[in-house]
Amino acid sequence: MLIGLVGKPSVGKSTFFKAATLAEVEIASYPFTTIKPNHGVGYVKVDCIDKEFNTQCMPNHGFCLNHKRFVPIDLMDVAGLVPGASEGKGLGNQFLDDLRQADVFIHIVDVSGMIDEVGKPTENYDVSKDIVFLDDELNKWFLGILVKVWKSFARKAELEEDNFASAVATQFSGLKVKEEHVKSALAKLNFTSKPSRWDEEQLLRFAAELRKQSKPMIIAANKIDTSQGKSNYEKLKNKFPDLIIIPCSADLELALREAAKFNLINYIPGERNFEIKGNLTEKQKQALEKIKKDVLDEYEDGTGVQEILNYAVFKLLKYIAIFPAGAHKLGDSKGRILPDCFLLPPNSTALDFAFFLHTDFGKNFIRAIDARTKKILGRDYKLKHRDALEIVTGR
Ligand SMILES: Nc1nc2c(ncn2[C@@H]2O[C@H](COP(=O)(O)OP(=O)(O)O)[C@@H](O)[C@H]2O)c(=O)[nH]1
Ligand SMILES: [Mg+2]
Repeated sequence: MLIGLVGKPSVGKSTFFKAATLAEVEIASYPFTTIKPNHGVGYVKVDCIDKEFNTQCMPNHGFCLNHKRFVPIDLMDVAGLVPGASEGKGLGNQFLDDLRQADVFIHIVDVSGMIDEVGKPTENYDVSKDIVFLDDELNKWFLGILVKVWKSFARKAELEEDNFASAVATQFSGLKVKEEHVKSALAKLNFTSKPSRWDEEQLLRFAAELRKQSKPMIIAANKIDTSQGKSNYEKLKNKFPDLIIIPCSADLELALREAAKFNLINYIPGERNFEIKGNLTEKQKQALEKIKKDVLDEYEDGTGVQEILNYAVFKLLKYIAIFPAGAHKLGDSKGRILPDCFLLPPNSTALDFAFFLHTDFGKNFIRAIDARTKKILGRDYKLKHRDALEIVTGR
């Protein structure tokens, strides 16, 4: 699963990426600082089950702070997109291509109103324009890919009486389009004519719907800490009541995570508080107090960065976190307690989980055991978020 950060230049994509991954990336206030996509590991936050078992986990991957488990996820920061990107403006085509592999997008919007549509400094910019143009470019990008092969592809699929949704999914698997995405798109549009007869307008609507289904999007209203930030965020919420928009300050999250990294504070990403522990200069203290007052006290999700990642993974993609756990023993052979926590796609079953762990576990699956209740679960048991399971195999 891959999360793609998108948006016009200079909105804070690389800052968000750095805050989430603490990777060294270039951050600058001029457009196209980022050219090659940055790949890195960020984390989603899950209530760890170790607390229920009165123990402390020892993660193999990620980390656990005060029983909040941080599970690794892949993040990609791409170059900024400008209006006309789908026609090649601002190196658009090349950058759009980087987005094919993403399963979900975080659209970073700059709510300061101080950056124009191509990433240059301005004043009182209408930030709602960014939501409209980015959507438009992504849809046209999908359309461009579809249009190239559509007529011949659709005719062939109709002639051979293929399962149309599955044929589309195979044809566009490079865009990570799945059969269920196509089905939902078709159901929404409810066109009466055959796909090979769709006109340009219908194809664009299909491209747009397919894009929405296969790459759902959440909006980060970034730079909420700036003077116009809050009012522009409110404007966006009023103008686009159906979109998911979360206030965000990537820059302040980065400051908090770096202060934590240098042992100046204890900070659990996503919380609205931190604890000073190092020797701070007066200036550092004031800066931290300002973060607390301006953002943490003000917004329900703190700086927003953690909530945005969690929302993308658990609400948009509907992934679930599963802990492998022995029914009678929580440690692995090296004595590490609950070393793993895996993210699985929605509707995964106990058998899917066994195959996920190892092909042999899947092949030799006998039953699963719920580590909490010790109840026996069959292969078709549908996994729930934060389940703890043992897989019992025949060998
Ligand atoms: N005030 C404020 N500035 C930010 C925030 N996030 C990023 N910036 C600044 O915006 C500029 C562009 O950031 P960058 O991450 O390089 O943007 P990108 O082009 O979208 O990758 C830099 O000067 C950042 O320090 C934020 O949350 N608040
Ligand atoms: Mg950048």
